[in-house]
Parts: sequence; C-alpha cells; structure tokens
Amino acid sequence: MRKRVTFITGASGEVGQALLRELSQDPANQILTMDLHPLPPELRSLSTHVEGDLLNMRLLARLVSEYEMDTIYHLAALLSTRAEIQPEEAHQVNVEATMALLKLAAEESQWRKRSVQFIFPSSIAIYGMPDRATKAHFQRVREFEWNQPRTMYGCNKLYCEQLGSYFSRYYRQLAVEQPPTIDFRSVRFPGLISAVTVPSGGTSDYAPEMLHAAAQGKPYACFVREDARIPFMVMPDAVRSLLQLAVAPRDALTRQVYNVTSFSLSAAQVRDRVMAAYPAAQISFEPDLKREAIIDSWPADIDDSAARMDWGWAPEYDAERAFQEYLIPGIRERYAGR
Ligand code: AKB
Repeated sequence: MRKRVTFITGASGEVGQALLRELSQDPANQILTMDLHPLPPELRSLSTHVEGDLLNMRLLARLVSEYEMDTIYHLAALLSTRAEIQPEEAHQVNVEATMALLKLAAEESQWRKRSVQFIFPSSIAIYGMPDRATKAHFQRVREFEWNQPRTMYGCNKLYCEQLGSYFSRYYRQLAVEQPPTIDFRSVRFPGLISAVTVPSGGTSDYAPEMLHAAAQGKPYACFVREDARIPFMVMPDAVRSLLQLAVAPRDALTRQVYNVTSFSLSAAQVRDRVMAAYPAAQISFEPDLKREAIIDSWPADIDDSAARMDWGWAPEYDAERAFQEYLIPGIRERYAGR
C-alpha cells in the first residue's frame, strides 16, 4: 500500500521552508519533500526528505512506487538572475523538470482515477514592459496583459503555466478513453520578502537583502536606482495564497493562473522603511544596469482582483503591517545575539 502524501519540490528554498512549516502544523498532513539540498536542521522532523534531482527519472519512479501524491507543490526553480547566468540549466530545472512532474501527475491521476492537484508558483517575471514610460503609464497589470518576458526565467514560467493548463485540459486528447486530468492551479508572485530566510539568485532580492544587511549592521549597495518599483509580498501571505488557492472549490475558479500581491514600493521607499527601524544602516544605490533593466521590465503593480473575487484572496500584510509586525520583529529575533 502506497503512503498518501503532499509532495513539495524545492523544499529547501525560501517558499518551500515556509510552506513546510505551515503544512506540518496539521498532523494529518504526511509530507514528502525533495530538494538538491538538505533541509535546515530545525525542519528535518517535519517531513520525509529526499535529496535528489527532479530530472532523475529513476528516482521519481521510485518515489511514485512508494508514495501516492495527492497534491504536488512544485516550487523548485532557478530564479531570474541566476537563470540569465545559466540559461540552459535554468531551462532544464524550470521547464524540463516541470514537464516531467506534470506527466507524472497526469499518469497518477489516470491510475487512481482521481485528479492529482498541481500547485505551481509563477511570477511577475512573466511580464515584460517594453520601456519605463509604458511601465509608468500601465500601473496595475492584469493577468493577460504584457505577457512578453525578457528573461529566461520569465519565459520558463510563462510556458509552464501554459503547459500546466494543457495537461489539465487536453493531455492525450486523441486517446480513445480520456484520462482524468490533473487539477492545475497557479499564482503569480511579486517579489517575496521573508524575515526568516534570505533569497538567492533572484532580481527582486535587493529588498530583502537591504533589510537583512541592515539588521546585521552590514553596509548594502542596492543594485537598482531609487525610483525602481515593483510589487512585493511577505512570506506568510505568499504561503497563505498557495494554501488558499489549493482549497478553493474548483467550480469557483474562472482561471488557472492568478495574480496575487500586497504592496508596491520603490527601492527608496524600501530603504526609508529599513532606515526607520535601523537609523544607522548604511544603504547606498549603485545600479547594475543589466539587473535594473530586468526590474524595469516588471510591472510597478499587478491587479489581483480575479483572485480576490474567485477565492477570496486578500493579503493580511500591507506595507505598514509587513514591516512593523512581521519583518522588523522577525528579523530582530533572527539576528538577536549574533
Ligand atoms: C526573482 O527575482 O527572480 C523572483 C521572482 C520575482 O519571481 N523573486
């Protein structure tokens, strides 16, 4: 008898760790996690963890023989800056591994005659504003607008949204007997900020980096100009959006991919909030024009009204609460005594 589990890929990453903490609050959840890296020691008791590569088909086959996956949270990805440095590897991780998992989920759904749920975090990187004037003009972008990414990561995420949708509606559409399809659902995240973990390889990383550097008394040179602006969300809201979308009644969903967001801040506004908490922080602006151009191609804000309407999405933390009640106290605790 196979063990029924919720499967989290990329579990050692920022979202993975936060999601694992949250899902494991319910002892009824049996959780299987996978990542190239081990989990941090404090999370090791919360799941059965497999250290390995999603592109290792023999390993995936072994996991399917041992576990029945009800829900897959497929979080493993190479983020936007790293994907520009290693585009082929990014394609393998971001696209080929997603394809392998979607196929696995479809075969599982067919075998057990019940949909496997597939939850996929996408990103504001799927948008591509052509220039700063356009970005200033079209402030809040809807799901179907400006879908012309300028990064490998953005292309990968946009394609995988489509692939997920294909696997949930048309996979093996010419077969005599139509297999049950997967239940694919996706959120497009803005830049994420956690009080507990520090990101790596993303382009929105300047905001969390600024904050974590200030908390450690380290100087920080921000790699975008002061007026560069994108939307952000704190990690507890990001995790809540994934969990809330997963339990939404299927017939309430009018789309498969939803924008979710919380607040939009310029880099200078992030600096001001950090300085209010850490007045001695040394923050300068030394733009890296190539990374800054990526930020300029992402919208200043996104419209998440479809998520609000269909499944009651609303962030708990606006900018004020995010900094005052989550980020600053959480970061103080994280670095206390160091
Ligand atoms: C990145 O910067 O690549 C990510 C993202 C916005 O998806 N944080």
